[in-house]
Amino acid sequence: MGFARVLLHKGANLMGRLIHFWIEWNEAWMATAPDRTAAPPHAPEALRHWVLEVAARTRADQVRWCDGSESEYRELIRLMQADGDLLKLNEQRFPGCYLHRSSPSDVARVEHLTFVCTRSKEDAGPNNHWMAPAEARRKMDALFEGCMRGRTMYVIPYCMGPIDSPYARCGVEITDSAYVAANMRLMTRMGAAALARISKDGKFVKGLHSIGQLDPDRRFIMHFPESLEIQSFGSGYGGNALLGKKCHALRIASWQARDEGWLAEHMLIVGVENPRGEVHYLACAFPSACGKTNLAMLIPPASMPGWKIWTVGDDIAWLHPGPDGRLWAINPEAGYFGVVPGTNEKTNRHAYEMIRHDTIFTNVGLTRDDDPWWEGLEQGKPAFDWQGRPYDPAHGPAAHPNSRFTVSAKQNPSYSPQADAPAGVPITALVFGGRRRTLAPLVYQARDWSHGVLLGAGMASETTAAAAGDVGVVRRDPMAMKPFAGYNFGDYWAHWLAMAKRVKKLPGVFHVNWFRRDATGGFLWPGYGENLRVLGWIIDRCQGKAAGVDTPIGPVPTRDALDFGGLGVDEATIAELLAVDSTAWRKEADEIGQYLESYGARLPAALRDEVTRLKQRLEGSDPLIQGWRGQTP
Ligand code: OXD
Ligand code: MN
Repeated sequence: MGFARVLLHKGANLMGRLIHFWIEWNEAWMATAPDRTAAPPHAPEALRHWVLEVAARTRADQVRWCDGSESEYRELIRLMQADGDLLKLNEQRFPGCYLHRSSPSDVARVEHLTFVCTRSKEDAGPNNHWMAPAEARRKMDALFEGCMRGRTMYVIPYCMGPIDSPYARCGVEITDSAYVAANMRLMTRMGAAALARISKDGKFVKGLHSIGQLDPDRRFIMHFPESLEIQSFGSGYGGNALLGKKCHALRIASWQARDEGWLAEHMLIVGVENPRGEVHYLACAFPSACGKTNLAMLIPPASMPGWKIWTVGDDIAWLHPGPDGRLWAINPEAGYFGVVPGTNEKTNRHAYEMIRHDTIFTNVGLTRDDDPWWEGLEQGKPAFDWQGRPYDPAHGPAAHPNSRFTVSAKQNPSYSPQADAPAGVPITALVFGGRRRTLAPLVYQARDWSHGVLLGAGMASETTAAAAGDVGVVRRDPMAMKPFAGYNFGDYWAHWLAMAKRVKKLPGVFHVNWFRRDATGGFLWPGYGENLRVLGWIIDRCQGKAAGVDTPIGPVPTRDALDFGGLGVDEATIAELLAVDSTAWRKEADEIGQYLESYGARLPAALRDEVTRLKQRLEGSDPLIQGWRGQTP
């Protein structure tokens, strides 16, 4: 610095002027830069105490309290670039975008290492891996002991939901990963405002995270819903490490929701505006990587001029009985952590545009010009794969099938301003869906609420790359919550059934299947934007305006109630899409019944009765019920 001043004094050469500018900028910045190592004055005592205790236990080098500011985000990015954790992408074509390559053994959620640690094993239920809280704490204490030596510990206050919403809930994540801190800023309302709310509420979910050594053999994701705590060690992958998302907003929140009389669900929230300007909101549950982000940002097809789509959320919905007797939903998240492969101008134009700036990509390929590349992009060529190796198709895809983008929801061209509404949005219909090659028709409706709970509870879907393990295997995934319900499914269904007493004007309940295939493996339904035709039927149906044929599994559209015009889908395919094969459904009903019985005494009798009624309706019905033939409204 002294040398610089001498230089300046000696002459007004260009170098001197540049250095002068640098000194002034630096001094001004130093004077205003917040001291992020000290607890902010309004941090509650319980939080300060916990932070000190964790810093001592993990021996963190330094503590940084995150304020959620833009300058802090830039600093995190700079740090990661310097460490080689982030690679800057082509600034001309992808301004503000970065690539993170994770450890090759840390690319998905790890359900087999995810535990719900309740005092009683029964409370976690057969749907969860369980560990006794004392044993889990012992294990985690040993892992966290000294694990942040030489590292910075970030303290991240965050709010799930609009900051001034009575339905929002807060948490604090402590992590030693700058990648997690930067992602949390995109995914949640993070920083000073959240801390202010925590000080007011006096209550927050405690999430402790360390990447450890990224060793799959020293990796656990533990949940302690009884004390609102999460401890995650050994993974930097989103669903395991961004604790506000699956761990808090689904596993812990589902427990809180049961206690407080609401629902925390794995659902997108979408507003569908018709040409008359009326907007109806739907909340739709699909398993991971089954197109929730695409549906939430759907581009209306040319055949439906005047229709518009508004995205409220793409992954999680918190649903509350509203004062007007309807069910209202907020999206607890502020960003999207979406699957990249397959995204292009045709499949999801809004996502494609949204991720062209200020986005963090994880595990995609790279072109020679530092553009991100993924399968399905339909332009450019990969030079490097997701592991940074020169691209060679013999090594598999260039982008990992579960590669992701993290992006602020505000960048979505169809972002709904209602996503920030403290009261949320009123829900017209709940829609369940899975990835089923056969059996489930394109769309059918529940007869009433408790039948709707059975529709959700009986859901099954083919597994995807979002979780470690086999892909394409059909498994039961009730309400798309198999990996996320923080307590016994038996109790969870009882809670769902009990919502009928809390919500006077219940939404309609439907099931859709975009993934039916023909004998050669081709999809029967074009999907994507064309799915709006089905959403249109669902909304009209809720208003008593659309025709349906009653079948044992519930009403399906009549042939003419759904517009198939211009799709190039022939009559035989339409018939297949709307048909209910009673013989196959009898088998399915038996399997659903057996699955539900595995919850033993916790299975609500009302749900067992629903299965009995379904079987009775299927008994003696025509072997093949073809909606396209029916005419009854
Ligand atoms: C997700 C998931 O990342 O469901 O949303 O796995
Ligand atoms: Mn999800």
